[in-house]
Amino acid sequence: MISRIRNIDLVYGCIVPTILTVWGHYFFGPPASLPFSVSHKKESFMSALFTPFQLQSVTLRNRIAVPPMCQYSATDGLTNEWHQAHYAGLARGGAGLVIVEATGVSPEGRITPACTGLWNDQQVEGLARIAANIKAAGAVPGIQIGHAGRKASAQRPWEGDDHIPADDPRAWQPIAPSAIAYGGDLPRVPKAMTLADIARVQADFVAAARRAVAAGFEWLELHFAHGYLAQSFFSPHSNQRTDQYGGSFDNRARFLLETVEAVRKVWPAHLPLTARFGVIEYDGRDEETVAESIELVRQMRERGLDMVNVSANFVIAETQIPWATPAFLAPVAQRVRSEAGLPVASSWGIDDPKIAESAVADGQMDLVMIGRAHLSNPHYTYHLAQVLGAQKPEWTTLPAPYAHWLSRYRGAAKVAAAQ
Ligand code: FNR
Ligand code: 536
Repeated sequence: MISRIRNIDLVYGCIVPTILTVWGHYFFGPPASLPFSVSHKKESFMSALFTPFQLQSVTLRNRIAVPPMCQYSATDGLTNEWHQAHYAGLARGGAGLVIVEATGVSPEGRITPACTGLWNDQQVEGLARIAANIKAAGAVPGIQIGHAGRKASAQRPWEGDDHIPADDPRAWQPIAPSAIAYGGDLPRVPKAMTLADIARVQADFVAAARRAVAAGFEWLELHFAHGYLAQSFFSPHSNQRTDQYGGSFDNRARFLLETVEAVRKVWPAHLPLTARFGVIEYDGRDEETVAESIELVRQMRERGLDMVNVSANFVIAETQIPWATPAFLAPVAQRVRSEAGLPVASSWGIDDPKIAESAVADGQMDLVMIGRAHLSNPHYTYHLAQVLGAQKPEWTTLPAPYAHWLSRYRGAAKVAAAQ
């Protein structure tokens, strides 16, 4: 029975998508040469989003990725049936890449007690099943590993999103480059890391990367964004160290560069190593921050980083983030792409087919990361394929047990596309 299930999974999940990926490439051609105009007739329009993307030896079936999104549903860092269903469902919706949520490299590196972890071998088994299910659905399985730094030891968002009171048995002591609190709802003053703490956390990143390989992930994203530990080393707002890890650009960059270099040694050379990195704080000194960030991305590239997922810093609470502007980071991503000279992914407010298409067709980014729209509709990638007039949208995005019926009865598919 088990082997029969596996064979079915293989046909629906691997062989069919592989054939379709090859077809897709044949029909669509490379995006750089494509004219983009949504007024094209559906038959003649060639979508940049639905062209394959290759990085190292890995090929994504399209340019759409589901970014890491914490589920706050684990126990002791272990995944469970929620995670299995969640990630399999997302992958079956058609994205080229599905990245598993921010996964702690150590217990103290989790954002909340309910975050996933990769600090012990028991945690590999559940994640291996998740990676296999993502792959069986035709997507590439990725995982983000990180350390939450001074933002660690928090409650789940729907339980307050604030620091757990220090005297609560579920709480732990957050660590950071300097003993400076984030503030607001995260008021705990972290312990300033010793040099031994820094070396230990870097070793934890390396050990987690090894376990990610063992679990079968084919895409690794280091969490260097959103005010968590790595981002807080680079930002002068949160790093006021006076040793070799603070002060000058080179010193603030050191933790990140050493971590990339150490992880690259254990993460296979043929698989993509990426980092999600906040390049802009929206704090009024953005030109300086973006220029410094681009220089750091260049240096990470020299140490073996294959791609950067451009995001925002979120190191301080008092910022002017243009939340209401759709795809507000896209122009910043484009600048990083052209100035740092490596492929770029990005996200934030890319939940409209035209915007998603033009982000790739206009060269702002190589991959679009679409988060909340996939929570709303796990088949959102199929929706994009329909709206953008991709050839055989069902068969290029959905598993055969769905694609067959939706492609046969076009009326139903059209209703879905119009929604
Ligand atoms: C996130 N985001 C996020 N980012 C990250 O780097 N690691 C993570 O684990 C998480 N977790 C997370 C959970 C939830 C529930 C949400 C909604 C978001 C940010 C996410 O990856 C994405 O960048 C944002 O949601 C913006 O993209 P959209 O949703 O506008 O497409
Ligand atoms: C997005 N988030 C990012 C998370 C987890 C929670 C939400 C992460 O990177 N692990 C976000 C960050 C800051 C402000 C709003 C939204």
